Amino acid sequence: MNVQIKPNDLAAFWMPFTANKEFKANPRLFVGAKDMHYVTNDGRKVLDGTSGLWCVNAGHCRPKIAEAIKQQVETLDFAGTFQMGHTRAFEAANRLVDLAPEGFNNVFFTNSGSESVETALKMAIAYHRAKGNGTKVRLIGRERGYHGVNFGGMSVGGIGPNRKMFGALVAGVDHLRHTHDLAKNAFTRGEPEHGADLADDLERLVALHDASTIAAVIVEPVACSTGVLIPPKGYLKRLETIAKKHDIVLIADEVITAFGRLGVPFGSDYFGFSPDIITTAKGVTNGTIPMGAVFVKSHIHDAFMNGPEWMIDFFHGYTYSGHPVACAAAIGTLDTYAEEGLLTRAAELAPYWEERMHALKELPHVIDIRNIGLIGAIEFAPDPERAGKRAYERFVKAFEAGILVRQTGDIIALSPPLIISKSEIDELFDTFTKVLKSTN
Ligand code: PXG
Repeated sequence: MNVQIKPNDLAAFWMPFTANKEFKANPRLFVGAKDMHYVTNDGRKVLDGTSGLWCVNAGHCRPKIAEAIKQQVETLDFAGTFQMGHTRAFEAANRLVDLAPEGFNNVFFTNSGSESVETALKMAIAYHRAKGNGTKVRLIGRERGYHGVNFGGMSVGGIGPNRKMFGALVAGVDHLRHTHDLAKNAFTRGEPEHGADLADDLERLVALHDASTIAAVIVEPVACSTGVLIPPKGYLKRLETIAKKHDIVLIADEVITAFGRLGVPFGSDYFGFSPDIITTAKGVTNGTIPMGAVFVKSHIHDAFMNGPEWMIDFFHGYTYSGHPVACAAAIGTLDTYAEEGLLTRAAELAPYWEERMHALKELPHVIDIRNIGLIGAIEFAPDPERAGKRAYERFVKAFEAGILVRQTGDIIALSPPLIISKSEIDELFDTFTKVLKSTN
């Protein structure tokens, strides 16, 4: 037994999606957080420009949420939800359904975005089977999409490095082309003008595979992890129309866009399209306790309810589906969002945010700036011999200068907590401008 655990020894934790060797040589560590700020182990305050990892929408260590968690863990720490129940899970589900777009009357609980995606993909295939369409099994994703790291989500995902280490992936998957087109859409404010026709790629895949073999198509309304690809005007609605025409389940992966990021509760509300399933996680508990929620329209849910009364209807679920503490955190989170008007706050801030984003245009190496709601991305011309390094250096320098931004490839993404003030937006951009000016 290793009893000599040294608090400052960084070796044991194999960190996810991290350059472990580099990090452990030059660690960046937090020990606290409050509202808009993190506190580092050397006592510096860092302005959170990323809501943690796109999850802390109401800001850090919010009292209502902390209290709800504390009370719950002291009252009912765990109860399962397989053939048993506890009241918090039903309460949380009802609260979530009340917030969801029209037609979503059921929620299935998971513990992460990745699990929400697996759940949705399995639901789509099983739905068709329940309707007597057992040949509809193929899954369609999109290039540059991110749907988490489990096998289904990785397979429908479209980010090369996330896939290449992991063998042949799930069979029967194909991809739409992505919508990123800098030649036509660079420096667009909000939704790009060009590219709605890329939704017709679904027709191309239907022609190739036949609709009778396709179960579902999954897309992020805004593809954030790959560097914030905003859907061209009309694209999502067009995708919906084609999916409906061919009886293909449309899954909107709203792990990031749900819970106010775009100034309305859900991304589907923002873009005026109506998927069949919506996957969420992150903001559902403000990042405090791991949780995901899959929202389902009635026609999907009801198709599972045709068996004998005593028979399990969906052979799927997690030990911690609807965990009491996660449910309490979700309820505390929804209360905080409601009391502070946070699910619509991004709409008020978006014009100011947009101005400050696009003022970075003339800075060195910037080849695109995009924004929507309280999301922004700055794309840099890649250094030909060091792909990704340019943005990585700017991320490290920004951290040293007191702001947290997020790097992916040669793109920096921003997504601050929805409680950010205008003066904090100024601080974020003033600091980032200095970083960009002082970095080669
Ligand atoms: N779908 C989408 C759309 C996501 O953005 C997942 C699924 C997976 O969620 P989990 O909870 O399993 O990680 C995500 C997660 C980043 C970043 O910096 C994005 C995510 C996670 C970590 C970092 O872009 N998105």
